[in-house]
Amino acid sequence: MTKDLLVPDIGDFEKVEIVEVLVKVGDKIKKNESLVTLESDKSSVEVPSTEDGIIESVNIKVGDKVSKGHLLATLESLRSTEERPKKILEEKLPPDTEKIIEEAENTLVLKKEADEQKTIIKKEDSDQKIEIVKNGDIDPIETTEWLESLSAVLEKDGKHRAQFLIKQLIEHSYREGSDLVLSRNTPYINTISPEKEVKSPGDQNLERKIRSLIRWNAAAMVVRANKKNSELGGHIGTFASAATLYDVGMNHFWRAKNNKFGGDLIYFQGHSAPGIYARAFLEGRITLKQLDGFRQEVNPGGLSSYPHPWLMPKFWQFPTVSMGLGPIMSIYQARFTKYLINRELLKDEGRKIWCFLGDGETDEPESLGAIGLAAREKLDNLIFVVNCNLQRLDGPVRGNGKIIQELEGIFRGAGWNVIKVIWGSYWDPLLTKDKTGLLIKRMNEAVDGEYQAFKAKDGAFVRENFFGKYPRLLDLVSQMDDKDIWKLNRGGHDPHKVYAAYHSAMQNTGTPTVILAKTIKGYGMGKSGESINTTHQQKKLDEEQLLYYRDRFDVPLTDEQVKNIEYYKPPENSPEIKYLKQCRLKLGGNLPERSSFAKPIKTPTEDIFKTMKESTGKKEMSTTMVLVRMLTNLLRDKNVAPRLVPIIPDEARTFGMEGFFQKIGIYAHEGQKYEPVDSEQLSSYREDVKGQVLEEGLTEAGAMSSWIAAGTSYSNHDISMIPIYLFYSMFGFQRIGDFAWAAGDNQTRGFLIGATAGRTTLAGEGLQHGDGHSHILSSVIPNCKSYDPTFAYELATIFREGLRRMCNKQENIFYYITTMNENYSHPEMPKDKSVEEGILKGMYLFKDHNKYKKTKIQLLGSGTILREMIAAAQILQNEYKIDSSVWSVTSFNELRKEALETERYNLLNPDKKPIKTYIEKCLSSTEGPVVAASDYIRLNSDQIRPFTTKGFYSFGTDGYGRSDTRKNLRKFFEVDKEHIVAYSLSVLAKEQLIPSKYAKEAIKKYNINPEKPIPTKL
Ligand SMILES: Cc1ncc(C[n+]2csc(CCOP(=O)(O)OP(=O)(O)O)c2C)c(N)n1
Ligand SMILES: [Mg+2]
Repeated sequence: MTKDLLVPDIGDFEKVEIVEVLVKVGDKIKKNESLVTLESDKSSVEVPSTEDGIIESVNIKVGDKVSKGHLLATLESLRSTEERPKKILEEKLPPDTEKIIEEAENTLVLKKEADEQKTIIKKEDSDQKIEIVKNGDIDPIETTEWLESLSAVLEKDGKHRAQFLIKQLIEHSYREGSDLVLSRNTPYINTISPEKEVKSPGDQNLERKIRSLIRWNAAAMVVRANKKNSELGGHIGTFASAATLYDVGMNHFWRAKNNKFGGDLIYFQGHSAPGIYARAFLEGRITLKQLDGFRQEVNPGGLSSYPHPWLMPKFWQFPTVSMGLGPIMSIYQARFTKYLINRELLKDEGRKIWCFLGDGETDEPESLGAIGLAAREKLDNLIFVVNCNLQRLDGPVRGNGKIIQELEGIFRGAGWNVIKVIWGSYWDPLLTKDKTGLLIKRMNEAVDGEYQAFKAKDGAFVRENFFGKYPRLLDLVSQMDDKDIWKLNRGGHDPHKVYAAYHSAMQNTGTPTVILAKTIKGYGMGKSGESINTTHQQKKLDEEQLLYYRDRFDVPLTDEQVKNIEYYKPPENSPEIKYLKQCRLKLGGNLPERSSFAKPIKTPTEDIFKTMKESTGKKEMSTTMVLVRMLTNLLRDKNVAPRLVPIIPDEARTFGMEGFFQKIGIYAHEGQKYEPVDSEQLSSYREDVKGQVLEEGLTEAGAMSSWIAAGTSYSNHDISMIPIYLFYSMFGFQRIGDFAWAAGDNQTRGFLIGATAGRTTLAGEGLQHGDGHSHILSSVIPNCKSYDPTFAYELATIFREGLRRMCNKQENIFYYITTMNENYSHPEMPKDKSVEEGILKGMYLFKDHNKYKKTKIQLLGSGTILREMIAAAQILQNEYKIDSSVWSVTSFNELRKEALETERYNLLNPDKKPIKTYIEKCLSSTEGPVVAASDYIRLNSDQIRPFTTKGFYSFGTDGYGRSDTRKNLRKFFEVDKEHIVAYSLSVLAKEQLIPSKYAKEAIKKYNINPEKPIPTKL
């Protein structure tokens, strides 16, 4: 059967040009394969076939303008007859049927769970129930009746039924007019009750010994470094509080990467690095010499202050020390892992992402800013562990409140599974014994400032100030001496409680989990630093303090050895080392460890970029659009296509990328549960579980975290991906500078695209949008290469080289490329071989004017301002008989980097013949001074000023941006062709090459007001 293939609904566009015809008569084509590419002045989009079949006729050609309904081609349909009834059946299924089936299935699950509960829940001893004290309860008998009813339901029908009834009650009360907010908090006790705790299979004695040695060696390492030089040092208090949290994970839960398993990913809290090194020392992965090189990294073999993959590339996986970055990066890591799994690029092995953070760290907006996404995306592969030692650097995190309760409310509200690990096992008998509910009441009442003080003092203080508030509580502990009271431990220091919490977190499905573990900052440091406000920076321990520390943890060192601050490592065949190694062996190897077994991606052939290197003739387009066209072409390269990860924070339409929605889909872990409002259109909003685009919504921090996750996938998942994150250039480095720095540290590979870039190209948007400095910000990141291309062939050359270096050669660099939204025509790539080299090195001769051979000037232009230079050169020649060389500078940053390196080499080798910098190679044999300008602040072009002996004058867009037309903006910032002409004449006059009157006349002619203040003051 012959079928017509028509132009579908393409939105508001009419008469759109066909720029590519991708099929010919006789081609066998599958449904959804592309027929043609259409291009409006804003975006390009491919039109897919609606059927499988063989092309019978092609009814259009390149250059034709088409609208909705236009016949593109006809095809002989190959749709099999068997398929049809099935499709009809699918379509006929009433939309609600599926929902009804799902609900019925859910009911079955609930019923099944309830049944299971019936068998699990034991009959509780009735006298174990908590009695409510009268305080605040106007009718305790009624309360008891309600509670008893609930207990009966729990016992008979299980927790789901109980929860259902509670939900009904709440909803009912709202319907009846109650608008009181019901608490998102549970009481200040452990989430997992003692009888529900899964017991650790570990040897607690040995584990305690090992932990003590790790504690000791970590502290010794810091103190020794500080003793060597007080500039060195580190932190003891953070790890001291977190040791158990790490040890339980290391001994029982965290599986390493090996040839059978991808490995869990652990984001260690930055300041706990000493403890991680100390464990690696016992494991034999770090030598004593290396421990002594803590924070002395200049010579090889030293250890980084904090987790820095750049400095320890075989050890650390995630840079976390800048507070807040670790948590959000781990969320997007967990999301990206699911993305890879859903796209069938990665096996689902049940790997987990664990992120450790400080309670103070949760103040950072980045820490909690994406927890909603984690719940929404059902990231049950993610486990946060918040080490709630109640302190940050200066003092308590919430002296007047309770950080654990606050975080519980926030995380529960966001939809997380919250596990509180507040009290250690020593409290269990007390909680059981207390039949009044008074102990929990007191626990709820005390604020963190008090809890901190309790642990800075002693047992007598706790008796008096905690239990002493209520005589009945004093009675409760009357049999305990002060030492016993002091022993009442916190959950985060109790390996049993921590094990139970981790175990429960591992079983949880459907939501991310946060473990809120209460600990003591500087645990074990005694008077020198336990739970006191100065704990964080404590890096010195005197002899007495060290002896105390040794005794507290029973470290088998003599007094003399303690005085010498010796490390302690038991022999290889000792039970401790054997146990430690065995645990890791069982869990598949060592952690942390960074490696990559990713295969390189073949660089796409030149053909993919061919059209970018041809002239666009009269057709005008922006470099943003060129980029989108190039990405569309890349999606046809079988090696590159599946690896591209376009990341867009709600700006796809701004950049003309909406064509990607249909073509590769937007990633959505639940697919698309609704029919999009624009479903009839070609660029309809298509969400898909296998979608390739990461549409992040409005979060630059989130988008950047996705970009980092994808750009380090070569190491964390052993598969190279090519993330391309497009943003308004102003909302790039300025907004997410610290992430970009961490990305460099993390050896991220990928493209950052500062779209609609420049201070004068994004004409109407004004001060907050007009970017004049992103290239300066990007220039400070050592492994970031930034480019500001003007023409399509420049962009194509840079992009292909980026793919070659990052994906094929696997270099640890990333690219920042600015693209504009100004439409203009693009010339053909010059044939001269040196052009490609020049584009990549940062400059090449674009045009040489040599007509008059008298006076010459060198015009260096970058990005959109190159076009003003080209026009200015023409005016200088035509109206002033001045010759010029016009240089396209694709990267002042790259030029400077090369020049710095060359200059340094020359200075360090004074006896050798100096090597010329690339800038000199370009300019030294030319005539005349240099005028350089870009759409960025003068500092951009000033970067190369020291590397030429010529007179050098830079122009740029210093000052606050504002909204107006491009023409007016360029005039305002003095980078339009008229200013370039006038300034060039002035420069030539200053250099005594022409009389000053020409400059003066030009200033007048172009209405330039010499009295106008510099734009930085306006
Ligand atoms: C972005 C950022 N700001 C400031 C710091 C300095 N700093 C390091 S640790 C710290 C306090 C951390 O407290 P918390 O998160 O509670 O960690 P703890 O050491 O108590 O486990 C601060 C302010 C930092 N590392 N990163
Ligand atoms: Mg803290």
